[in-house]
Amino acid sequence: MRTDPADRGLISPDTIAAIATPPGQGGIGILRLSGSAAEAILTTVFQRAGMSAAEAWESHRMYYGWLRAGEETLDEGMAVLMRGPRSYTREDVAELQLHGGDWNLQRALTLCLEQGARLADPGEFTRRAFLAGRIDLARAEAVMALIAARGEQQHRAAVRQLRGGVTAFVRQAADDLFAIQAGLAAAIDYPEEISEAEGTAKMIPRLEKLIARLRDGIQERSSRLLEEGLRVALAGRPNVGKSSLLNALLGEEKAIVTPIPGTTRDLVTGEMSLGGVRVQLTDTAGLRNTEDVVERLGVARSRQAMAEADLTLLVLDGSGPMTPEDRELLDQLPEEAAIFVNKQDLPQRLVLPGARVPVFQGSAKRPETLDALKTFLRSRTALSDRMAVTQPRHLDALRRAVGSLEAALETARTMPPDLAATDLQAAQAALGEITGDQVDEKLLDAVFSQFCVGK
Ligand SMILES: Nc1nc2c(ncn2[C@@H]2O[C@H](COP(=O)(O)OP(=O)(O)OP(=O)(O)O)[C@@H](O)[C@H]2O)c(=O)[nH]1
Ligand SMILES: [Mg+2]
Repeated sequence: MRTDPADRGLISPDTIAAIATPPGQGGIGILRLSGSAAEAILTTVFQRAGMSAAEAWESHRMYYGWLRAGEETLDEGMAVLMRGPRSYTREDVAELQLHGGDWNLQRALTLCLEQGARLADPGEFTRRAFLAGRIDLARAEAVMALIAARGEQQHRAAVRQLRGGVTAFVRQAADDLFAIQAGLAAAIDYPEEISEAEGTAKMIPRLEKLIARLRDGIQERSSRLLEEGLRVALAGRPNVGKSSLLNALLGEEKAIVTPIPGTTRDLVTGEMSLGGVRVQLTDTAGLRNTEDVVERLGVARSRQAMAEADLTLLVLDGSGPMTPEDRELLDQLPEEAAIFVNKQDLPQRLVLPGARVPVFQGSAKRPETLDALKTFLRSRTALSDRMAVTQPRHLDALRRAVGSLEAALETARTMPPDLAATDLQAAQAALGEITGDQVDEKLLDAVFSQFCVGK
């Protein structure tokens, strides 16, 4: 069952303080306080222009004034007090907008700590918002995901989660599961009114439906794309133009290019964005049998990169005939692959046997010839719109929920239905971990330790 936040009993009486803006120099830096002493501390350290300290603070109003340590003025800035519960944490929250220099902000933070605040742990403001019941755990994590977003799609997924999309999906599933559990409990408690066969007949289709819906929400490939982007390995024998292609796609001279075969010895990685998804291109050492120790190590890394990639792009040199090395590579091509026949600006001598993967041609020296290849890569980044849950922690919990539901289904089909109760409970617990409806302190520590200080 969902626990009342107040019953969680984990709310700390301390007033916490932290610098909320990143380190380094910035026009403005923000210092944040939350807790019952926020107003008192703010009144002590911030002198509002033309006002006395005795005058009450109006909530949610910006005041201009001075940061003061006793008689000494430290900075000029703005301050706001947001009285709970209309605040991020539902406690009294104060924010000071000061000048954004490390020394200046550290000095201001020290001043607040001297006045009785405690330095906030990473994510502690958001943790308080969660404990106060203002947001659920999935939405708390969305805050971090939003901060960490490195592309349009990640950003969109985080906003969706922040607006409660994930919570709604999971809570709906949890409610359906509660209904199934209630039906089962009724069959167990009133066997004279509901027979076992009846109970099972009702439960099985509902379980099947729930499992299907949860499975639909777990789009493995899309989730991974969102988390890590599409990983593409550029492979091929030496001198076909892999590094040139990497540079042309990225639009910068990332990898060294020379006419000498065996130029690239190590992996060179660059990133670009296609359709709002990150694409990670890895240029590899040309694949060939060689006595050179360094090059051999490079070739081993190339194979590793190909094994780890979502897609291997085999580069061939169109200006020369196929070599035994090309043939070997073609034979070993993984399922997720494409071929790029390079050097189309030169007379063509390559005869390519029918390939089972898409083939593109162009020249790394003429970026305008790479459009079809880019469109193809873009198509490989398409995310499923059926994807409901995207964060690894949530996916893990959802997978466990599905596993338990499948076990329950199996039991219900073959044994008395009441034996499924434990698995249904396990599934409910796994769903509760996502929203934080069922949490323990260890899980919260694990989640919030990934946050930044001041959030
Ligand atoms: N004419 C022409 N030359 C190209 C093209 N692409 C690459 N080259 C040339 O081919 C040679 C090898 O290019 P690289 O990009 O270093 O080839 P690579 O596949 O990375 O080679 P290794 O690092 O040795 O495996 C260089 O002299 C490039 O200038 C192309 O489209 N047209
Ligand atoms: Mg190279």
